[in-house]
Amino acid sequence: MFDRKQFLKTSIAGLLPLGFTGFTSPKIYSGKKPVVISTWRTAVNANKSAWSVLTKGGYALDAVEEGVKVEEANPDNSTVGYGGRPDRDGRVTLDACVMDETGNCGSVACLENIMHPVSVARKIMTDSPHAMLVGPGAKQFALSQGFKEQDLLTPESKAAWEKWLESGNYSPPTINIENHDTIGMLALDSQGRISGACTTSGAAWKMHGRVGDSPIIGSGLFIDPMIGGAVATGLGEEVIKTAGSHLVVEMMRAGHSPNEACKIAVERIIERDPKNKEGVQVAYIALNTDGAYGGYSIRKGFDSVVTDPDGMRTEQVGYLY
Ligand code: SD4
Repeated sequence: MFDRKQFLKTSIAGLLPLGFTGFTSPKIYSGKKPVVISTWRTAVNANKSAWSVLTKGGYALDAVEEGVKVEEANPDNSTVGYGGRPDRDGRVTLDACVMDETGNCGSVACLENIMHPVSVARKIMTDSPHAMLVGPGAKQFALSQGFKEQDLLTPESKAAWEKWLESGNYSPPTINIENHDTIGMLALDSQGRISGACTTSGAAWKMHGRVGDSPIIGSGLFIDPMIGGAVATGLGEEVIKTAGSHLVVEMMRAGHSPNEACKIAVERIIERDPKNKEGVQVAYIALNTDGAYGGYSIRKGFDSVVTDPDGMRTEQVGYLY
């Protein structure tokens, strides 16, 4: 049988050496809609919340915001929002961003004492002339928009920090399911609109002011309205150095499936510095505007949660080591 999508992909691949960067239109909605996919198996409740928006015919951007807010408010999640581990000075600093189906984005970094940085990021997108605000300026903006200040350092986080202070050694952690569940989420709604969100407290015991990949558009999250989107999790410094999520989306533009595109992006991290074989974890998930999705990680241990009309499931992704 003639497979139109395969034909387009093969044709595009053949044309790439000629400088042709791929068809961007028309979109072919052959996948299942709506669909939401998020990083790490811990994100079940977040997916449920996003799905409750999507299943009523709601907007993908509302779905991802509502979804990741569940983890921002969860004191048991030590890598996102309330309960997130602090930096080496005992301060909880949060990074988040959103991107919508038109390629609009908002981002916030190093935000303190505000429970829902993802909502601040969305407000930056919709109610400010900017794409990104950081630190005290971001907080000032959040307060002006009615967000309330609150202490995000839970007794458990404080105790963990005090224990860490006994050694005070920082070495980039091997982020994996045992110690990390930063949430990145992508959704395609029933009208075919794609959006993404990413939110984290970043690396525990980081230097004050450290910003990871999660709020950096093109690193922790990227959406191309005509192609699809990708989000990252893992050691942010390595994602930033390879502009990871943008790379994934560009690989999908070049005709690769979401799985292949994510694999190319994790391989790039090893190609850039082969020492990253030794302990670094980075994972990407991707969703295209057809509703096809995939993921790939450097090492074993990463999985994603997917919900579509067939139900919710945890899916292992491929890995290099
Ligand atoms: C960061 N990428 O700040 C984030 C951390 C992360 O699961 O994803 N943890 O580097």
